[in-house]
Amino acid sequence: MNSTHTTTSINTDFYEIDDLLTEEHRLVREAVRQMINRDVRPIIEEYAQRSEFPKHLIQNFAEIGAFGPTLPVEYGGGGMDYIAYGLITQEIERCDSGMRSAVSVQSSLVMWPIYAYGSEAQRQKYLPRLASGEMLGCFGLTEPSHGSNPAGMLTHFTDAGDHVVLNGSKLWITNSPLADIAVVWARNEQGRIQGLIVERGMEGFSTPEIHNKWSLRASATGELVFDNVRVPKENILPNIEGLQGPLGCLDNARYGIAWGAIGAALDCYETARQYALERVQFGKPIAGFQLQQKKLAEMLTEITKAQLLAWRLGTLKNEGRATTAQISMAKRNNVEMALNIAREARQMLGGMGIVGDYPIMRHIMNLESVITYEGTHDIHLLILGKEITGIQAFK
Ligand code: TGC
Ligand code: FAD
Repeated sequence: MNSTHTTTSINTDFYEIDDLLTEEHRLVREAVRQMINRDVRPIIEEYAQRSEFPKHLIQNFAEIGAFGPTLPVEYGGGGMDYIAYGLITQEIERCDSGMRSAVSVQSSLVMWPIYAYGSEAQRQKYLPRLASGEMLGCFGLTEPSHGSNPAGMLTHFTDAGDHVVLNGSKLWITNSPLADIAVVWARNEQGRIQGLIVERGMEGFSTPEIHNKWSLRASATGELVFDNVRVPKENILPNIEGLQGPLGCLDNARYGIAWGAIGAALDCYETARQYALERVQFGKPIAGFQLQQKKLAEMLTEITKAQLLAWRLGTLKNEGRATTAQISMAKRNNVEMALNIAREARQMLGGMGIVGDYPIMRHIMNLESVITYEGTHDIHLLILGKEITGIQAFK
């Protein structure tokens, strides 16, 4: 065994994946970790209990370069690679999935489509302001009657000269109650799906908040309602049409979640391990019982497998070779892994596992959303099934 694996150290890099990272990767990870430990960890439980998004943190996330880290620096991005992006989401979700949600949406679902599908004027107008945290964005794909099947969407717009008139609604939208802009997917008069940038303040546009969530309580979730909203034609994303527009964005966000889930799993594993070493029952620490050791050994094994999956996916993504099915495998596996570890860790803490003094119950509740959004666990299985057999089983 490696000499650094002492009985008291917490080594969650069991296969020394750090050796595969560059100096820049490690620096980015350390900067995020420091900010999270200093500014987020001390307040997150209180905000989650109050069911409130800590809005002031938008500035902190911007300062560490969490918004648009892979986009070119000329637009305010970080010019980094996808491993760096993954490490950022991992360190944020180590604290709270809701905080990672806010960052995923801003980076992968708002900035990325404006960069990839937008005009030069749209890039110049929005990207630097989103990167600096001056603006917060949201992404509207899901509708009340169309979640897993966005191809059935009803939200639509009609041509009215220099602008279009948008009608419809979106449901379950992260950041919507606070967002300054929304990237919205809607049908044109020919029935083709297009992306539009809708700005807060446009007449007929409202963003009611969804209350009473048991999950992602520190994240703001809401609706987007469009009642004859006049959107200037210059706000339509010109370089994409069809469902591949929103699905292309999802590839990036799902990739970030595959890394983020590892963060939540690490936090649960480390908490449970420390507790087991300190909690004495029947005259010895519970970590000394074989049943508890089995849980810890299996947790570390699953975390290590997930780390390797995420790292390899990151290198494929850097080379532009990561496929949708590969991303589905990683999102599906890693989120389920994190949820299983969170549930086992909670049991290891006994009654203490259910209180907010420890982060585990919050992670479990958060991960129940993470396993549902960005494509449910079953939808990702069907994406893999289609890849394996060539037969789609969605319909
Ligand atoms: P299908 O026939 O397979 O494809 C339709 C068109 O899209 C193209 N395509 C893709 N293009 C780019 N990237 C991808 N990943 C793509 N996947 C498919 C495809 O080539 C085709 O193009 P064309 O030109 O021929 O039209 O589509 P389908 O209708 O059969 O649906 C497939 C299915 C079920 C996999 C898809 O609809 C799906 O992934 N559903 C899940 C919906 C989902 O994930 N929603 C997420 C909403 S956003 C969110 O949850 C944010 S949470 C954020 C947070 O807080 O972190
Ligand atoms: P449904 O599609 O109604 O699915 C219900 C069940 O049926 C699921 O178990 C599903 O797997 C299963 N099912 C569906 N179709 C099939 C099939 N063909 N075969 C087998 N089983 C099937 N959306 C956005 O656009 N933007 C956001 O920012 C956003 N943020 C979110 C934040 C939160 C907290 C949550 C909970 C959701 C968010 N979503 C967002 C929506 C999310 O993407 C959807 O909830 C998700 O895609 C599932 O859609 P649904 O809830 O309508 O469930």
